[in-house]
Order: sequence, then C-alpha cells, then structure tokens
Amino acid sequence: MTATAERQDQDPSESTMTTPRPRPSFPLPIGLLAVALAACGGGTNPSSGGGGADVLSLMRARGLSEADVTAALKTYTPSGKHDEYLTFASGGHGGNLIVIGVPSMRIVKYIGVFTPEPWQGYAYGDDATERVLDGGNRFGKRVEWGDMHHPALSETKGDYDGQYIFVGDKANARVAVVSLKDFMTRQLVTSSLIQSDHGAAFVTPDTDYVIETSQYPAPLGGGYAPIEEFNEKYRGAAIFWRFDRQRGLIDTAKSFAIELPPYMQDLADAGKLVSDGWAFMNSVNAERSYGGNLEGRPALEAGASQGDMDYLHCINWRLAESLVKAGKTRTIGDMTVLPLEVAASEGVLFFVPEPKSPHGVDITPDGKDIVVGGKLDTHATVYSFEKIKALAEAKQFAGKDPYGVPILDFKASIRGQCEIGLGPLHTQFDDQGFAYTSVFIESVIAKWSLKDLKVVHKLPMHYNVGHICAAEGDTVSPDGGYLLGMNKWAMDRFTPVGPLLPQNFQLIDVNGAGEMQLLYDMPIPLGEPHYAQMIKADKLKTIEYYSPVGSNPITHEKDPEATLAKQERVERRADGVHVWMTAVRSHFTPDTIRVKEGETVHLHITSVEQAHDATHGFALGSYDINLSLEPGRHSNVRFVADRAGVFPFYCTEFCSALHLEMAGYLLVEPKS
Ligand code: RUQ
Ligand code: CUA
Repeated sequence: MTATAERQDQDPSESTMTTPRPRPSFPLPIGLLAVALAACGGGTNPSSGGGGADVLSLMRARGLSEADVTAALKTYTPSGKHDEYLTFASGGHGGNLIVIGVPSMRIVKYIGVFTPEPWQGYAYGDDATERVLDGGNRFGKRVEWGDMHHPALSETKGDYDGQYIFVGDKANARVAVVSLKDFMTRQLVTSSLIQSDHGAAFVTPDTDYVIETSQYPAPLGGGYAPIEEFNEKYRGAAIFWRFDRQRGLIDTAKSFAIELPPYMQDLADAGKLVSDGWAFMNSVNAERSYGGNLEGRPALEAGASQGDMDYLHCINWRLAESLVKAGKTRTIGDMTVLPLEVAASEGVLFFVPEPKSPHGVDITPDGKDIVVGGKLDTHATVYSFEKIKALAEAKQFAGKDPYGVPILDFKASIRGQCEIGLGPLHTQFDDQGFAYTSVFIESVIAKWSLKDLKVVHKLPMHYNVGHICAAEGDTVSPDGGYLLGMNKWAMDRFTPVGPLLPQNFQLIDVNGAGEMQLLYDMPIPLGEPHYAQMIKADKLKTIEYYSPVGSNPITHEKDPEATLAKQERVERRADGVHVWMTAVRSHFTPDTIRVKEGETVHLHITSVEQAHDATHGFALGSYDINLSLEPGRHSNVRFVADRAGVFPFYCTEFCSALHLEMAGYLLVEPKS
C-alpha cells in the first residue's frame, strides 16, 4: 500500500489534513516569535535540532522580517497536509479552470473546459469529451479556445454545495457545466442568440438557473444589420439557462432569454434571501456608441463614456419565468425570448442610473443591498433592494429609456455611497460585516464597513487589481479569513520572463476586524484569469476511480462498448475495424492492431484498473490521439487510417516499472 493510500484510510475525525488558520495578533515581538517557533519544532534546517536561534539566523540570512515569517507560518503547508480551501480560478484565454489550494497557493489541477486538454484526454479523440466540446460549436463550427471569465459554484439556499461549477466564455458566448465529482467538464451550451457574453456564469440561490448576459450588442440570432441601424436592430440579452440538478445538465429546452436594449450589459449577480427571484446586471454604454473612429465618429470607448450615468438592470426573473410559461415569447434563433416590450411593460425590467462606467455588481450576504463599483468613479454605490422594489411596485418612475423601460430615481434607490478611491471594480464580503472592493486605478483593496459605509483599511496590490475572491465571499454565509487579489500586472514581482509577464494572485489575511495582511504572491502564467470562487475543501466529495469498470466519464454509467479482461477482440464490420481493448499495468490487450489503409478504426478501450491513482494514457502519434484512462474509465475513439505505415501506440502516464513497455503497434498495410 502506498503512503497516499494509507493516509486516505485514516479516520477523518483525527485527520490533521486541514491546518487550522492561525490568527495571531501581529507583529509578534521577535523574542516571542522565536519561542513560538522553537515550541512548534522550529528549525527549518533539519540538522538544527529545532532551536529558535537557528530560525533567527535563517531569517537574518534570507533577509526576512517578522511580518514575512508570520506570513510564511500562515501559508506554509507541510508535506502531506491538505489545504483548507480550494479556489477555482478562470484560466482566461487558456479556456481552462485552475484549481488552487488555499492557503498554500499550490496548483492542484487544470480542468479542460473550452479548449481541448491533452493530459485529461479532453477532446483529443475521446468520443465522450469530443461531444462535450462540440456542444459549444458556433454555427456548426468547432471553437478550440475560450476567453474564460467567471466561474460560479453551484448553490443550495445561497450557499456553495460543492457539486458543480459553471463558467462562461466571453469570446464565444458559451457556458460550461463542470462536475466536482471528478473535476470533468460535462456540458457546453451556447445560443445563436448572442455573439459574446460577460455576465456569465452566475447562479440563482438554488441553481435553478445559470445566468449569461451578452456584452457586445448585435442582431439577435446571428443575422446581419448595418451598424448604422445599431439603435433599432442591435440588441443585448440575458439568458437564463435552466439547470437540471438531477441530470447534472443544463436543459436547453427549458431555458429562456430576456431581450435587452443595445447597452453593453456587463457583470451580473442573482438576488438572494429577500431579493431572491431577482437578478441585477450593469451596463456600460447607455450612449449606444458603436465606434467608427476612421469614419468620422468617436472611438467606441470615448463615445461609450461620454455620459455620467449608465443603467443598473433589475430583472424580476421569477416573473419572467411565469410570462415565458404563459407563452408571451418569441423564438429567435434557437432561443425562447421574452421580448423587450413585454419585459418593459409587464414589470420584469427596471433601470436605475449608476455612475460612470460601472463594472462589478455584487449582492450583500443578507440579500438586502446591491454594491456597484464605477470604473471611472470614486464610490461604491450601495443600492437598496427594498427601495427599488417599493418604487417598482408603486410604479414611481423617474422616466423611461428610449425602449420604454421604466427608470427609477437614483437617489431614491440607494442606501448610500462609500468613498472608496479611484476605479472601484468588484466587491466581496466576510463574516464580520465588512465588504472588500478592488480599486483598479489606485491599485489597492479597500476594506469597508457595510454598516456605516466607511473605509477601515486599504492594502496596496501589485498591481492593478481586477477581481477579488473571498472565502465563500459571494454566498449568504461568507467565511472571512482569506481574500485573493487577482492582479492584472506583475511588473517587478517575479524573475523576468520576457515582455509577456505572468499575472499576480496575492493571498491576503483579512484578519477579522483588523488590518489586512499580505501573505503570498503567486505568479499565474496563463492569461488573463478573471474571477475565482473559493470553497471549503471539505464540501467537495470527489470519486477516486470510475465505477463500475468501463464507465463513461460524462454519464458515469457503464459504456455499451466497455470490455473486460479476456473479452478483448477485433471484429471487422461494415463501418470498419472495431477493437475492444483493455488497459492494465502494464499492457494493452491487444497490443497489435492490423488494418488496411483507408479503413475506419474504432477503438474501445477500457481501463480495468480499480486502484487509486493508477492512471494510464493512450497516445497514437501522427493521428492526433491522446487519451487519459483513469481507473475504470472507458474511451471510444474513431479515426480513418488514411496513412499507411507503422504507428507505435503507448501509455503516457508513468504507471509502473514496465511503463515504457506498455505499448503496441498499429500496422496500416498499404492498399496496393
Ligand atoms: S471582468 S476585472 Cu471579465 Cu469580471 Cu472585472
Ligand atoms: Cu500505463 Cu504507463
């Protein structure tokens, strides 16, 4: 039995895998620190016998301050110990999710989502995952990268439940469902309705819907209209993808969209508790600028920031859902759409002005307030849901926009504003009544009190902080403790690596009511990550292998083509050569495959392993095939053997002492 296996067998109640988070009052006096270090076995030098003096000389030699050592003590995670939290960060243009342990900041996994991922055998021949990626095809065409923005963990009653994570692809308007049983992407959906998104993915408190809002207005459904007809023909939309938790899949037939004016809809968040049933999203181009800087019009961004106010969109999605059920819809492209005029006249959609190029919209844990940061403003504006709802119900409108959408009075809708600093973006929350807002231009995180809207501390970020992510920080019960700053620039933080630099995730101890302390700089060499979600690790219940043997990794059911040891065979059928193969340490059976040039080959490969971590790979060079065969997993591959020759196939995971010998030959005999 391996060390890993032994550790897994421990009684979880006596497990010390989760290091309790120390919260000493700091800075510690140096003497006290030395005593503390000596007491916990101290010396980092294994031969030192653990004396405090050695720690002090080590500190001196490496030029470390007390604050540095305190930070190290709060993040260092000894060999074999697990992290208290897992963070799921978007992998930006890489189209994959990055899973990071907190507080150690160790990367534990990349999950292929919008982009084929060879290590996981994600869409490199494996039929089940190819189909997942094809679910996101745009107008019949495979897209092989994604601009991943916002991950959203599934929720039950507004709290993370550890079952699924959803995420949006801004460039191609796709939304993905990832199962946290095995950290595998199981579905991509997309609609011809919209051509890009940004407010995706955000979930309603019981994950009934996954929200995706368009960013750049375009004719709905994918048609053409001259850009001069922007106001009349271009539109935005908010899609409410219906999630079927039983099946673990989005039900596209039960999903719907709400047509929106051609403002650039931006981030979104779902109401919770008192505001459950509502969703909120920003917009940044009430001016309806569409560029044309070489044609005598203002550049897009200059035109879009002329006015002082944009519109916070307040959407009563429960009412929208009942209007959809009542059939007040139109079909546009592949989507059921509640038309703008219906949304405006039936009390589904209201606007409230918001200052200067708003960006983040975040609902407070109690569901009562909506916090909006204006990129070109100095405030976080705190809207009151109660006030918005009262104004909407009383039909007390300050006006209407050109599309007939009622506008509520700004002053009458807010609880107040917090003077934050220049360029507030995104807000997260803790368990002590504090809000944390990233301040992009000023390059700090501001900690402020939700009660009296006063800043209590600002911590400099290196540099240009975008999103931030607090421990369960967008749920009804945030944990506090940790906050992650996701900085867009890294500049001088790391060893130079050429002009394209990594970005910088900074871990912060938010430390109760006190000042924040910077703990750790983590380079992220995959750009540009956007948002992240941090969940208590013990909420995740992952599987160790696929069971029964021969499981399809998407359905978790036995694949009809699964095979067992002694049942391996080769058959010639009308549609080509079928090979039922098994993989086990350290051979494939059969290990010789004979076909004729031009024949279609169907490989049905089952890993018959049931041992933890006994993963095999299956690589077939020149044919662009690479599979990951985790214990119990089954893969089907189909390809045309269109090139005669001798093609070795082999296992790509160092699975045993005879791993290099875990190989075989595909013999493609020439036609002539
Ligand atoms: S964005 S840095 Cu895509 Cu969420 Cu604000
Ligand atoms: Cu199987 Cu290496």
